[in-house]
Amino acid sequence: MKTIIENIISRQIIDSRGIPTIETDVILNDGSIGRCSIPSGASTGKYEALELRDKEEKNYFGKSIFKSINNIEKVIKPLLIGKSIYDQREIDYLMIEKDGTTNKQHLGANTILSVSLAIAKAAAKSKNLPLYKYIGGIYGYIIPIPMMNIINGGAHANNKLDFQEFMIQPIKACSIKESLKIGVEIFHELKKILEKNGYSTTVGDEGGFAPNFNSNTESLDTIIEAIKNTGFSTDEVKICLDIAASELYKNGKYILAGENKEFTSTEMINYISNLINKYPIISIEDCLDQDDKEGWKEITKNLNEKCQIVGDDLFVTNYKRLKEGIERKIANAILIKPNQTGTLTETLETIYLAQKNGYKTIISHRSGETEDTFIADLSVAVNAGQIKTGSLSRSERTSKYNQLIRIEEELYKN
Ligand code: 2PG
Ligand code: MG
Repeated sequence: MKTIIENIISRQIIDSRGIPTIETDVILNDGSIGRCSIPSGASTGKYEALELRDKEEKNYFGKSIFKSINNIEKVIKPLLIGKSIYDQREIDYLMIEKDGTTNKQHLGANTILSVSLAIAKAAAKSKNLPLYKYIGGIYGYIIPIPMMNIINGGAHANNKLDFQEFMIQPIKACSIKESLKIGVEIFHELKKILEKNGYSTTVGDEGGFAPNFNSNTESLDTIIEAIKNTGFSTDEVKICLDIAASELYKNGKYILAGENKEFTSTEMINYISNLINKYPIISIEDCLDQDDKEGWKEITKNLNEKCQIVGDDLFVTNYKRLKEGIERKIANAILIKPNQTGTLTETLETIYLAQKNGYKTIISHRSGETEDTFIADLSVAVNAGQIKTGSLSRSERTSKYNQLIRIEEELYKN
């Protein structure tokens, strides 16, 4: 019997910030169900595929997603009922064609992605395989090293910090269990230091602390104190930053409001280069605005050998934008967020392009998340090597880490 799609049901659920999002079930004729829910960003890149929202002010302040549900019911469901569940690529391209726009503005990237990912999950279920194994086969075996976001700023917290994410990466850890032990211990030590110094220990959108530090360097110094107090060295545990600089760029200037600083592109590059020289920073994401093309060229030339330079808003998981970036020699790594592009197939194509060209890949959550753990499986399936999925608190963040523990246990049971 051919395994086909028998039904598709979607619904509105609530994400980790209390904002509506879509969840979709793909139901097969053998009884298997694939269920997937879609995250949402706050510092959204200008070139991301469109997240469809109803924009009716009286309903959830414009954020409800009933148009998406309607698109699934009226357009996608009739298109896909009866299709073989194993034709992921063909199905994704059918939806892309049906949408007919370059940024999925007709059906919505959130709409299409919820079906695309639920299809992969349903197929895995019907083959009785874990998701990472269905996607990656016997190729996927690397458990990623996490970038754990322990201090939140920028658009993810209402403190003065201009940089969005201060993360730690235990580069010498040999397993996810070891990475998490290190992360958890440093996270709790950091909490003690904040309490001792009279700072708030409430957390931001991604579960990291959101103290009202006076400067980005105060944040870096405090993290180093926490690393050392816990008994680790900065050779073992490095710092990664997401500056989310597109959020700081106004009229050709980088405005660091929390520190009363205003930089040209060249000054911003110098500022970042100095930080990298002074601190154990090994990865820096969106250090410049998504359209600061000359700046990206310059900073890559200067820091390429020293540091991982990650494009998030810059590439938006988009094959064409990454291809252009590779040709222009900008950045040396890409953040992969499936909802920036809108299908699993396109996500895999972009990952392949990056890996073929020696760009590092980091699979990433969004600041508005759900309990869905798809990205944990994806990171192993494609041997991404790294994952960015928030702090060591808040279940929508820890659910991804906990899934990696299960995958590791299964892959390395002997
Ligand atoms: C980022 C992400 C995730 P958001 O900028 O990398 O941390 O944030 O989802 O708000 O775009
Ligand atoms: Mg980012």
